[in-house]
Amino acid sequence: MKVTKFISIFALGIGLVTTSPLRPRQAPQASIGEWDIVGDSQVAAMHIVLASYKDIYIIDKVEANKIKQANGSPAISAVYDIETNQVTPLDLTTDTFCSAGSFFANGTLFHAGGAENGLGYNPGYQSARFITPTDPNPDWMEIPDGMVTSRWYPAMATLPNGNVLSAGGPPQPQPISFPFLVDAMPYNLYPFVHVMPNFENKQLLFVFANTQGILFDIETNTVISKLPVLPGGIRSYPLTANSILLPLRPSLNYKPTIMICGGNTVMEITSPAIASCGRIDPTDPNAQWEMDNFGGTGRVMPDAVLLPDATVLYVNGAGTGFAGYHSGPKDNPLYVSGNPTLTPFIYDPETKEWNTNLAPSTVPRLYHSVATLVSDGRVFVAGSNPQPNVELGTEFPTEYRVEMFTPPYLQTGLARPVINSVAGFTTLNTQRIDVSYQQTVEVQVTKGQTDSFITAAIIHHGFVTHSQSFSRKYVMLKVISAQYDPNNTNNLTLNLEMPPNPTILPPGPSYLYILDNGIPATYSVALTIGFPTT
Ligand SMILES: *[C@@H]1O[C@H](CO)[C@@H](O)[C@H](O)[C@H]1NC(C)=O
Ligand SMILES: *[C@@H]1O[C@H](CO)[C@@H](O)[C@H](O)[C@H]1NC(C)=O
Ligand SMILES: *[C@@H]1O[C@H](CO)[C@@H](O)[C@H](O)[C@H]1NC(C)=O
Ligand SMILES: [Cu+2]
Repeated sequence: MKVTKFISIFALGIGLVTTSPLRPRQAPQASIGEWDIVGDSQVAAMHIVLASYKDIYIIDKVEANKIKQANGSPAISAVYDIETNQVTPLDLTTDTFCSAGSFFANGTLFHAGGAENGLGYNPGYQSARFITPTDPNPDWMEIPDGMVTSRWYPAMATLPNGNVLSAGGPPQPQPISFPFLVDAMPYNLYPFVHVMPNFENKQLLFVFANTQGILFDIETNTVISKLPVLPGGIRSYPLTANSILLPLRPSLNYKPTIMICGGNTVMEITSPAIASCGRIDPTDPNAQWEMDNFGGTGRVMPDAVLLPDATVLYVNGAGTGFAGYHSGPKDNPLYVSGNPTLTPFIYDPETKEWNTNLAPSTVPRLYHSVATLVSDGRVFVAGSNPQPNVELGTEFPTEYRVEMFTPPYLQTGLARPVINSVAGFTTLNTQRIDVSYQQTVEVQVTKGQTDSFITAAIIHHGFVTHSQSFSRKYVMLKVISAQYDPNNTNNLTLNLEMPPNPTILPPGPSYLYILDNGIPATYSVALTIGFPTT
């Protein structure tokens, strides 16, 4: 077996050097992060997806954004280049309002659903849209009646078999009835859906709406277990909480932990957001919620970002109210959420501790805000639009300012590692490198520090909207060996084992992160994970 072979090399690698790069060391932790307003999104960022190491696709709803698409209508989708902060419009013909997306295994992004017509756009309820970031000039291909049913506020997930599941968001007619979401009414929109790791090749989902979740087998269409009620209030849209699958670790045999934070108790403007989180392993037959105080601050509509060092950044959201547009006239609006939560928190799933001592943003980000990790380890934060149509110069306007948050791990002053090659390829990120489940992949790195501690992870970034990131997964990688180049002890050859199967990491586009003492490499590397072709 391949793996056994590399384990024997591991022993050699360690023998060559006196200080092992796999020995942990504490990184300095005095920094508090930094916010920079870096650009103008031109198109309001209701939905975003990381499309490459430098490009972010923005998708909005039909409204009079700042730039126009080719046919002269206001653009409702665009590419944001994080290197130049330039925005290029993309072409659409149907309304994308409160829709969803996820990647197919072949790297094409699937996006579907939406709402009514306007400004030259057709209704988008039943529209299926496709874009392939590796095309020479990527743009949308639309099939206006491509969906069997209408979808508005659906959730999506890339399944282990590479298909994309769309669930919830009042479908008409019902393709496959799902009594769980009927029971969860009226808080069943944008349900939380996460694919659960297993070693039996099952397509198991955790699905949560309102106050309760289930473990569901999609192939047999059966509810395997109904989990206990999560106490504290309602967690689904419009009392929007955040639900994530915490980083999966080989050392814990990829045991899944779901963490749901925030939300509200009632749909009232002055109601304080929930200051609690629940953690649970839905696959545990005796699953119980373990409660946490969300760092001591209530938030509704929080966004969570899984950082390369396996911690979780919470940004955006409000201290009171719920998701939705303002009521009342536009010159005297009554916002349904307020008290923007400007201070980011970082949660460490291992120690269960919160770092709340971070620099606050200056930009309120309420309904229709987004955030994603980018390839260089910073966090792209955009959106906020509690307005039915573009509205500027008001308290909570259509927000076009783009921020980058620099996490504390980039403020230590210590050098960052550099990835020089992956699986023999030295040209990185201009194409995606194909790898397979369980494959041992050789990675050459110039390390950052004298006293190194190398870790590695692979992240599928997912599709971000409404405080969710559909299909996102963070999987820590087994470092099988780390060997210094005898001619230059700053250069290392790593052997990394890719995740075991597609229930653990969805097939398709992912990014490889290498860290030295918790400090990520200058860039992550774009991979495509799939099955061996032999
Ligand atoms: C990927 O698969 C989807 C769904 O079958 C298809 O529509 C799309 O054209 C494929 N993309 C590529 C690049 O082959
Ligand atoms: C180290 O340097 C020697 C002498 O120049 C060379 O023969 C050898 O290939 C080098 N080793 C590596 C791993 O680059
Ligand atoms: C270390 O790796 C970098 C990138 O591959 C390479 O340019 C450099 O020559 C290497 N150093 C040595 C001494 O081999
Ligand atoms: Cu919405």
